[in-house]
Amino acid sequence: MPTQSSLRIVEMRVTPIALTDPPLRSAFGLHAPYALRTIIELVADNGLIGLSETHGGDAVLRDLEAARPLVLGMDPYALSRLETALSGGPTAPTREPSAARADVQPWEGKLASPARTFGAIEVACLDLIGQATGRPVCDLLGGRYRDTVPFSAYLFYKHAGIGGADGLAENSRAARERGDFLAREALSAESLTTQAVEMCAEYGFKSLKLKAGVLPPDEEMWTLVCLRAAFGPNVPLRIDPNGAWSVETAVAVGKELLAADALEYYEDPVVGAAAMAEVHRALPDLPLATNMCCVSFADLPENIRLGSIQILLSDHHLWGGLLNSVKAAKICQTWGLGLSMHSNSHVGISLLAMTHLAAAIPNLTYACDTHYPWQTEEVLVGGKLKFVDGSLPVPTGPGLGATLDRDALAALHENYLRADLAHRDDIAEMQKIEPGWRPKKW
Ligand code: GKR
Ligand code: MG
Repeated sequence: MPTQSSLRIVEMRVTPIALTDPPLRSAFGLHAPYALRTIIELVADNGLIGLSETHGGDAVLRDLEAARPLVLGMDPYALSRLETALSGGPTAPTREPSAARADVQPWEGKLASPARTFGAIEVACLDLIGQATGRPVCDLLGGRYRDTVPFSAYLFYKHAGIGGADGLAENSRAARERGDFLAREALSAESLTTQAVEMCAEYGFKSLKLKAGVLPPDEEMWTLVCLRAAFGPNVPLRIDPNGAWSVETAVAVGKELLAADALEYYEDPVVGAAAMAEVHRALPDLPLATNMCCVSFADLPENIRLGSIQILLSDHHLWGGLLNSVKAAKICQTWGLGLSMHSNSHVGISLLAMTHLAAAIPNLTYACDTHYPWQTEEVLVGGKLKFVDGSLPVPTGPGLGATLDRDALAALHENYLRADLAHRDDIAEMQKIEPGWRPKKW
């Protein structure tokens, strides 16, 4: 009988990178000129290299360094053992990042998290296993349920400029050369709608997500009305104020949006499971979605008990990797919750992992979020991944289907050294253009 040859991890490379990021606005402030990410390479004794991408910043790097002794020498199939060691034992509660902390510091790069560290290593291990067995990663997650994965247009109010070395320079040569949605200001309903039209023309997205909590709620509602008028009644719309609204505002806005039949789902209008449940009691017909009040397995019981959410926005970077995300999907199905997918600024390794995951989960029935149109750089051979009609084809080759472009990686690591950022701090960035700025509660 043939025996499977063994596979051992002999080297772990961790490269912090910084991606040029335009001056996008959210309830938390302003995106810095660079978004931080971390690229992980696990080298096996047979020469294969498994890849993964996770959040950036010092805390993430420290967590990965602490895990290094467990990873070196590891069999990439031995994932339960690694997860148990990182999380503090077989019965340790999966406590971090807790919903409470995510409410205060929603940019996940600041959170210390065994689930995130494990997830980052798990994806690279699955890439290794996929390459070693000649199967795509989606086959390791239950098998391909769909061949293409739809994504939605992620719309941001923004300042003029493209980020990076050009920062907010509205008239820099690079910004003028682009001259498109990525470079132009969009701080009104009308300019945001133009952004949406351009982004959809380029990528073919069939649903729209508005990042809100930036302008007064009436203006953000007006933006949805403009989007509806521009795209017609059949394009699903979502709005995500990242908890910037009071329950009262969220209910008042939600009533109008419900009456106008304007929303596919209402994402984190308020902060915390209890407040979300209050909004749900007032608006039982409007599904509430979250990537803030339920960000780990430990948060599920309370959210389910209170009825705080009807749709979970999964995120394998936070939920402990791809296999754990499949488990979370099953829990959603069991409790009648819908499932969609959250994103942060990222490059193609994360996007490929998201695509394999979405391909393998039958009940992931909504188009996934992605920040990808806002990133101009890539670390993969072949450059940026190509969307077809708003969807990505699920790769059919071994593993994730990702090969590192070493020159591109080195250039983005240079960006990281130049950016000199230890973590994401949107409030500090916002204060550079509006001294004293603090997040508002509408
Ligand atoms: O990139 O500004 C952003 C987003 O607001 C991001 O930080 C959130 O995590 O995309 C996210 C969301 O859906 O809340
Ligand atoms: Mg969100």
